[in-house]
Amino acid sequence: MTTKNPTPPELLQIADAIRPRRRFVLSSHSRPDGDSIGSQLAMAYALRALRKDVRVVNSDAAPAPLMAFHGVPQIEIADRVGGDVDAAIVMECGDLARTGVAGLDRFFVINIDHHPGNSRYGQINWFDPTAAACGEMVFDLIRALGVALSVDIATHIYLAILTDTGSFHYSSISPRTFDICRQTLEAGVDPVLVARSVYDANNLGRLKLFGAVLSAMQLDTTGRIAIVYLDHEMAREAGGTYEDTEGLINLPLTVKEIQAVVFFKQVEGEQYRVSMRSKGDTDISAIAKEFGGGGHKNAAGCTVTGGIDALRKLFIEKIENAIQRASSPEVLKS
Ligand SMILES: [Mn+2]
Repeated sequence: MTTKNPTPPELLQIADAIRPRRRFVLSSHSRPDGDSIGSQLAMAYALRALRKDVRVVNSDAAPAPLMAFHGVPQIEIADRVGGDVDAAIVMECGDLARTGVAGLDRFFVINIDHHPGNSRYGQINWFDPTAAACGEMVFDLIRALGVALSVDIATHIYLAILTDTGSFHYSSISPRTFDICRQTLEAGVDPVLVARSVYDANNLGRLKLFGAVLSAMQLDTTGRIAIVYLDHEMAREAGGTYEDTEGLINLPLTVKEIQAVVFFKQVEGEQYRVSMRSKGDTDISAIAKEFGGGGHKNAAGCTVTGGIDALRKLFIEKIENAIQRASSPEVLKS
């Protein structure tokens, strides 16, 4: 038996808008992750099955391990898109600027996203914060379009879900998640190969960089929050790059007592990219939002400027409060 969700009207509107159109541009957020890549490529293969013209345009290249997946090396990397296009399908973006690709606003824009706080920038906006990955929504859309699940489509859907659930760790997982994964496996996905390609693709620089960052890891006084830090000099010394830190933030959470992680990555000078992860009911998305960022309950990020010691203190305090709220009885919340 499948999970019975009523079909959202926006999904049907999008399917109706896609059918008569021929030329599509697909895009997603800058610094793409597994969900943005998987959602775009699944959509691209589905549209091509319908004999549409499809370009995938991103402002940044995919993380190295994802290059092993079909279609990913062919993604166009550009900060602007022109030409004759009948519709742009933008996935995984709270607003159009998140793409880092200029010119999309000139097209008929279809907005598909699962992040809370989407700004509804499209001509059609489909927004489902209950989806564990944007790939779940793309799956439903592909089914509504009547496209059969090819191995390529199914693999990209599975990639999107595997990565956006933190390999099935986050609380956004629902019966629907597994129902979709079951169908992708029936369509020929090799889950072992996907997991190995995504997670067992280390190089030595990356391993040494992990070592350097984790050796310097600090804990707050309660031992529940891990603080990790990386600047350009540390990366150079370890012989790794910033791209090599993908996935590093999840490691401290493998310690039973640790409830949350905050990762400060120097952009330049005193500007830092802050990534946060948490377990269970500890909601760190509001903290990211406070600093102009975004994300989900268990995975969020923002960019801040300031002295690193003061920033460390500030974020520990805010995360301590979030942990406190999560462990308080229901009546005391809010
Ligand atoms: Mn996502």
